[in-house]
Amino acid sequence: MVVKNTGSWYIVKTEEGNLVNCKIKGNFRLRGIRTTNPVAVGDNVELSELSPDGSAFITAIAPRRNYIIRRASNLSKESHIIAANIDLAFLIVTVKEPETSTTFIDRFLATAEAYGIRAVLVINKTDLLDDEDMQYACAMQYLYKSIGYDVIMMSATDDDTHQGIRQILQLAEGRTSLFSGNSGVGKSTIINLLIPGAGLKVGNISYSHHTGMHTTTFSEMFPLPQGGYIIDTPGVKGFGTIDFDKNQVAHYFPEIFRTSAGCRYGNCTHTHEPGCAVREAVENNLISQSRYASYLSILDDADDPKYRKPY
Ligand SMILES: Nc1nc2c(ncn2[C@@H]2O[C@H](COP(=O)(O)OP(=O)(O)O)[C@@H](O)[C@H]2O)c(=O)[nH]1
Ligand SMILES: [Mg+2]
Ligand SMILES: [Zn+2]
Repeated sequence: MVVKNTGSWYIVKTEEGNLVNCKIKGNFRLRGIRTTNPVAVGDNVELSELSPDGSAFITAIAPRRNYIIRRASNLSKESHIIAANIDLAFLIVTVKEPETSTTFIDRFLATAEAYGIRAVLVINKTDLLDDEDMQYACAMQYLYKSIGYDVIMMSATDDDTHQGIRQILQLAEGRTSLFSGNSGVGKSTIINLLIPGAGLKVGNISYSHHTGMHTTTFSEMFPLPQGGYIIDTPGVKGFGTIDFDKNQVAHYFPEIFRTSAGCRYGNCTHTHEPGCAVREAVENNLISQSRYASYLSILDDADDPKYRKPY
């Protein structure tokens, strides 16, 4: 399995647990997609015989269960595969310092649905919240739980019982998990708690700010002592944008999809049609306004992918 991609080299962990420096031999480009990296962290690969210096060539890639891709830059046609064969995607969010927008959360969750990856929301930095903020955090927890997502509330720096860390571990054990979230929400802090010795730098500003157009982001997998892997994606806010098909967007909002069974028209977009069960549910507060607004914003972008805003 590829555990690290440093640009020109891939580090592959063998079944025996050895780490081998590898280069690519052969053509592994995905059909129809131009990628900057044909092999990604999480890929299962075959290696050639080791060279005298202990390195090897990657000669084949096993079919991927899924993979996460993002455009190399906003205007670029080239994509970068962030990781492959993911079981779980943790989205770390905060109510304060920084504030994570619900649009960002909902886009992340919709993208996870599109990839068929189970998503978990982690609301971190609860120690910073006053009563009013805490009410907001709890409302958020209630909302996303009611839709069907796991939600963990925690403080990474201010909880001696590590109850949040233990909840994360319960889900992450034995699985391959992606950690995402805006810069500064506490991803590295949490990974360091999960994996003593990971030694991730904490408090650094995302280096995507410094590298301009050609941000290259190298993901790394960290083995959990309990089994499984955490993938840290520095400089990556979320999954990146995928091209949503306008007719599919509702499928990626589970509560909207469930409700849409009651719409008068089978091809209802839930924007203006008469007899729309989704809009009725929004009016009756059975579907949250913020979720509906996120749905509309993705629909908007799907209309005109060329002008899709970065988020
Ligand atoms: N108050 C508070 N600060 C936190 C918490 N978790 C992380 N931090 C701090 O937030 C800053 C950013 O953390 P970091 O792990 O680097 O965030 P990342 O950019 O998502 O990897 C650091 O100063 C951390 O010490 C938390 O639960 N509460
Ligand atoms: Mg970090
Ligand atoms: Zn409808």
